[in-house]
Amino acid sequence: MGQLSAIRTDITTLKVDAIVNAANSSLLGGGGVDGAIHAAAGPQLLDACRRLGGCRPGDAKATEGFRLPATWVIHTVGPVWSGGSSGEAATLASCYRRSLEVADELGARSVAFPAISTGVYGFPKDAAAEIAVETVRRRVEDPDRGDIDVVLVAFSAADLTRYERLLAA
Ligand code: AR6
Repeated sequence: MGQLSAIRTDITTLKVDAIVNAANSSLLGGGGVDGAIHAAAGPQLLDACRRLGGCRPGDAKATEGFRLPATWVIHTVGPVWSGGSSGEAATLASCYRRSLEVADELGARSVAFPAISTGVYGFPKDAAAEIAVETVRRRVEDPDRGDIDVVLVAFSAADLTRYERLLAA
């Protein structure tokens, strides 16, 4: 079985098979982790993203990692939080699930996720972390699919503590 863990770091520094980007539907870049990934990967990433033709919330699409230490970038689009009754939780779970399906299609065996939707998109952090851990755990512990190691990347100390509590439960 693969490993599920959490660390506090800048996701752009990780030498894993794939890092996940918390993008927007245009896939043409933005701020937050999206901006950091584009800056670190270089301008070829934007060219590759242009060829993807956008992405719906809850779905995921891959590009190469270009100048990143990671081989691939899996771009997913989280829900914008608007109170919780617009399917935000299901869309967020779909982001994690679809990103891992794309990782499997690529043959990626190690994947790192940022806390999708918990920045500019305003998803409450505790609920988002629970969805992340539950959805990823289901894939990592699935005996019918190959081993995959997943790292949940925290950007703040509080975010790391939140993940560590859930992983210990
Ligand atoms: N490494 C790891 N985590 C990071 C990094 C980094 N370098 N930078 C920020 N975070 P956000 P969203 C954390 O706002 O809420 C963009 O403009 C951050 O602390 O990046 O899904 C897109 O283009 C937070 O916990 O993504 C979209 O328009 C988490 O990453 C929109 O923002 C996500 O915050 C997406 O908003």
